[in-house]
Formats: sequence, structure tokens, C-alpha cells
Amino acid sequence: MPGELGRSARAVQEALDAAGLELRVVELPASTRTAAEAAAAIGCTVAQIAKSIVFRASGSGAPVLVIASGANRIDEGVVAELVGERIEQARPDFVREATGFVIGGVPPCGHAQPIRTFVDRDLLALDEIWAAAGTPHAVFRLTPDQLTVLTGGTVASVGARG
Ligand code: 5CA
Repeated sequence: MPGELGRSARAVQEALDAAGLELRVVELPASTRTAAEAAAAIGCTVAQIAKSIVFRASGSGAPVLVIASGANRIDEGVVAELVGERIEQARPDFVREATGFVIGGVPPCGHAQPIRTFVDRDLLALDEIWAAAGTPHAVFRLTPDQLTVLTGGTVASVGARG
């Protein structure tokens, strides 16, 4: 049996269970706070890390979640166009309020409120990917198709490699 998960990781596991997906949150001793650290801890490529970046729509103040390949820089202009208003990178307290999780652990699902979500098209070319699971030590493995189902997100070309 795997060890007991902490509260935040458990909340993500419960969201995965509620979605009817057989996905398992794992807590690792090494940090998974950044895409590079997560890839090193897991033993996968940085491109396989599905990083969760929260933005704030400038006019409405609504949160926007972009789940992108860890190898990609996000083109904020593309995201703004999709959202229909200007966006800015969210501050850490905004991220925590909007999602219920701290930066470095923001998962693609199980948020404090529904969040408009976009999924980087580059992730769809991969067989398996890894996402954060609530804390900077927790992750889970999934397929790109499972990611789109889980998030209800819109697939878009939001990434610029490099
Ligand atoms: N656990 C890994 C993936 S498994 C993870 O969460 N990586 S991440 O890239 O999705 O999360 C870190 C992201 O949070 C960074 O890419 C960055 O966009 C954002 N971030 C980091 N520090 C700050 C900050 N001070 N303010 C706003 N956003 C930040």
C-alpha cells in the first residue's frame, strides 16, 4: 500500500476518483515544485510535465488556467485572444484563492471553483504526461486524452518552444 497522502494531495486524489479515472497520486521525497525538478524526480522529460500556470483576466478578474508542456513558454498574447481580454500572470495569493493550492502544486483538477482551462496542443503528441497533485511533492501520471477529459479544457496552441 502506498503511504497516506497529505490533505492537499488527497483532495486531488478524490477529484480523480470522482471523475471515474483510475489515476494514482504519488508523493515523492524530492521536490516537484518546478517542471525541471518534477522531471528529474520522476525520471521523465521536461516536455512530459503538464505545468499549470494561472493567469488573471485583467478586466473581469477571472482566473484562467493554462496547462502547458514543461518545455514550452506560454504565449500570453494567444491566451488573451482566446479569453477575449487582457491577462496577467497571477500573484501567489490569487493562485491559492482561485485554485485552493499553492504555486508548484497546482493540479489540473479539483480546484476551489471551476476555472476556464486551456490545454497546450503540444501535450497531445505525448503518450504519457505528469501533472502536479496539490503539493510541490505530489504528482500523477495520465494520458493527454485523460487530461482533456479531466479539465474540460479547450485544446489550443498556447506554447512557444524554448
Ligand atoms: N509541480 C510542477 C509540475 S509537476 C509545477 O507546478 N510546475 S509549474 O511550472 O506548473 O508551476 C510553477 C509555475 O508557477 C511557474 O511556471 C510559474 O509560471 C508559476 N510561478 C512560480 N512562481 C510564481 C510567482 N511568484 N508568481 C506567480 N507565478 C509563479
